[in-house]
Amino acid sequence: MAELNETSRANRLHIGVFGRRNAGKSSLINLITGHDTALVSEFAGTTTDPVYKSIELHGIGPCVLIDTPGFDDEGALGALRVERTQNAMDKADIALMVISADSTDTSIEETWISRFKEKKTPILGVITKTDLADAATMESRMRDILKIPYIVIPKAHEEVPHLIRKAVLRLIPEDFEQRSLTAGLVNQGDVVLLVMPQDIQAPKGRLILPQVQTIRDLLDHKALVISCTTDNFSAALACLNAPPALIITDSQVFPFVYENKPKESRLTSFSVLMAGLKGDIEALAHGASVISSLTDKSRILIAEACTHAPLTEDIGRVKIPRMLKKRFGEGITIDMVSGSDFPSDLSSYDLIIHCGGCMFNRKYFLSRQEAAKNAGVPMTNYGVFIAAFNGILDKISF
Ligand SMILES: Nc1nc2c(ncn2[C@@H]2O[C@H](COP(=O)(O)OP(=O)(O)O)[C@@H](O)[C@H]2O)c(=O)[nH]1
Ligand SMILES: [Mg+2]
Repeated sequence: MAELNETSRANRLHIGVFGRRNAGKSSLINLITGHDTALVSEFAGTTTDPVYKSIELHGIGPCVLIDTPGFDDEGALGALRVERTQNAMDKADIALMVISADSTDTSIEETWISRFKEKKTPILGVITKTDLADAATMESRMRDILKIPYIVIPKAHEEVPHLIRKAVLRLIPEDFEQRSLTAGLVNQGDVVLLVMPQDIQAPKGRLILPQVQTIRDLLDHKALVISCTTDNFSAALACLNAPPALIITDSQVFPFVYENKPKESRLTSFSVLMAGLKGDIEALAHGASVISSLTDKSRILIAEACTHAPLTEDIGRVKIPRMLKKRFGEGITIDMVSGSDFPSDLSSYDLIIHCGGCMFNRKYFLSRQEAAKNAGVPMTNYGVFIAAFNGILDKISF
């Protein structure tokens, strides 16, 4: 799981900049940020990997601009770039579709626009290079053929940031940033007990991101937060004059906490809350129902957002595989991917078990759930899996 200092990027509005090579994507990013963030070059295909740049946009707040290599690249390396661009597409909350005014063919753009529309990603057309051709022709194409809102890059470049901000503001999805980790689970004044084993996986001297975010969210809801390590669970309960309204535990000690908690206290885990923030928790809970039909012939994909070096007793690499092998047999096939790696063909899997996704933005996590659904493969997450595996999923609040 991520440490706080690794990223606070996951909750920002992700604005992806897409278009053909040389359309002026990197130049546009430089105009927005006001400096040479992106590499601009007359050689097509200069941007080889998506570049993520965290910025503050006045009136919008913290954003991530994603500069992409272009979706029309050729050759072997080109195919890889197109794949990375696809990956950026899965993350973008808003897509800027950059098209040069002198472009006469927009067929590739049309394909991409229809993909964005399928994903319900709002699109803004951006017409560049108006010194090379009159913008009017492309403007009518935007209106009548591509059917997307658009802006034309003005000659006065200093106006670009304001123009982009104004247009982006209108496109921000309504529910963006409206979600909260614990809303619906706590009321003002509730006592919430957090069980946070600071085991070998915990970063030295710090708390992991889901714990920090949960504490902040609970404080915002005016809850009274107390926390303990697993060995102090009983001592923490004993010092309270009533059972806590809610207990939030590390998923790894779900069974212990469930067996030892007061029955009045509702129970959930950091990973379950995170999955509710980042994804469709109902679908993840439904995905876990396949566990009962797994066998030693089953094929499981474990996907982890972090790319941290594996530690002993790592949940994704060690603990969950051990649980699966113990119950279903050594023959069960378990593949592991991390970071942005995610198989494009999921069809051979019987179940995908994903981490809570604290490093991913919601759009990206939902894109993965959508990919699993389209392949007909159930998907769940670490916390929900551990609860379901121990037969207590119906006792968990989310
Ligand atoms: N004439 C003209 N050239 C531009 C304009 N914007 C960018 N370029 C040039 O087009 C080339 C490609 O730009 P770049 O931003 O790297 O495109 P990208 O591949 O989409 O990122 C570079 O040589 C830029 O200097 C413009 O408005 N007018
Ligand atoms: Mg570029």
